[in-house]
Amino acid sequence: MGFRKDFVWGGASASYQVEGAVNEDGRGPSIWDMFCKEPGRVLNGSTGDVACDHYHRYAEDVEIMKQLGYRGYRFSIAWPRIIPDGDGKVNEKGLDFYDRLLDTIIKAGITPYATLFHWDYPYALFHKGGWMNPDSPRWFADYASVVAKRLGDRLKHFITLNEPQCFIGLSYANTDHAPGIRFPIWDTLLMAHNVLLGHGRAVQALRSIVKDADIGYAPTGSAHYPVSASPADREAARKAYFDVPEAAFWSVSLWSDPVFLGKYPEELYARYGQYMPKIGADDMKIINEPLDFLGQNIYNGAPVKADGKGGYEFAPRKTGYEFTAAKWPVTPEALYWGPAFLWERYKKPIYITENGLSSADVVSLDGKVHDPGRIDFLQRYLRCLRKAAEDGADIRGYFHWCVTDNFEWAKGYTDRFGMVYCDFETQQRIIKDSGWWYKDVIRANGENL
Ligand code: GCO
Repeated sequence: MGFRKDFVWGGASASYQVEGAVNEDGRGPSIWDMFCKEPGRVLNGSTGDVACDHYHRYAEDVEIMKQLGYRGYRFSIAWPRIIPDGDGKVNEKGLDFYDRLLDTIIKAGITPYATLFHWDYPYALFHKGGWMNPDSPRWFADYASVVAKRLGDRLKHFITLNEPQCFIGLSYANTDHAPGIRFPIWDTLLMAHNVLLGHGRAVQALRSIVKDADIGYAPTGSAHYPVSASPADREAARKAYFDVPEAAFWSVSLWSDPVFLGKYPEELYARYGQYMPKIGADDMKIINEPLDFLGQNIYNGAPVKADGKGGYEFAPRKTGYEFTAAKWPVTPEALYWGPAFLWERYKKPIYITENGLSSADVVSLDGKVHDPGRIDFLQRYLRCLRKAAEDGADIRGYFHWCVTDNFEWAKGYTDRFGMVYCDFETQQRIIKDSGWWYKDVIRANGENL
């Protein structure tokens, strides 16, 4: 048993977090460029202006991935590089970059997985109302078409959107992420609907252009797990996982039921039904356009138990529970129960499109970066993932977040998630101990975990 023979072991990145070169070759501004300029928004006033300089150093980065035996690289394409105003005129130089990147990845024997949107929304579209604008689904689909036409001869694996939970929730319900403006629930639900329509229309566009496309989606959500093996706790955890909490945008079902089941969850109507936008006659059919896989970003979850009344409640974490440098709880169970519940509900092949941790990594006196905590964390999580596969979930791949340390959004450069250390002053890369360890895991296809 164990992992499938063709399991895709890889790493992930996102354009604004690694590329830098924000003013080069005709790239237009994104909402993140503007957000970073606003004092007080990003820790230490950091920006993604340079980040890991991946735009110029991509060949070195891909070489590292090759050295570590990666089978897949998940990167994202910056919409404002391709269409600087978000809609309309195409910037060939932007496409040229991804053309070079793709060729380099493929030449290294690595399979490319491209995310079309990982949060760097064109600023010009924000001026037109962004996801609130009824044209916003078409803008996204048009951009997807441009990418597919130019790169679809070599690029076959597409992920439409990364974590709508965050680019709507953290951006318009909370204000931690760009553009950082709080909107009322009825407006954020309208945006969510347009986001989902944009996803569906992009899938249609990709299918019409790339006949052998393999298309997925990468939402996230806290992967809750039962405190015990009892059927009641298990049922409680399932309920919690697919519920729509008061902070609705963290919900898994709000974003995945429409896409995979063609309807919004009842829990959403029960909580916020009076605020739902008008739904057009064909909308749910468009949103439910068949996908090939479900990508899910999973970092942690919370323990859940039955409340004795047919519902659920969160169980307290143990005193002194383990947490990462970002203060996120360490819960390997999330990588068992998350995929198990997702498989049960949606019956789609699953890729873990992100998982990992930030740790306080330093370059030691010996010039190396020793990160035993990351190795221990990943070993625990991957064992759970393997068990989920052995128990029947169809799990196709795992992308570690992330390849190199990078710009961690509002936290600037203070969280290091990479398997490769990045010195942001010199741009020197150092493969951490966990990188070498991951190489062995890949070689053994996880049998040594
Ligand atoms: C995410 C993001 C990443 C983050 C990572 C760590 O999808 O949340 O895709 O960009 O850097 O999750 O917070």
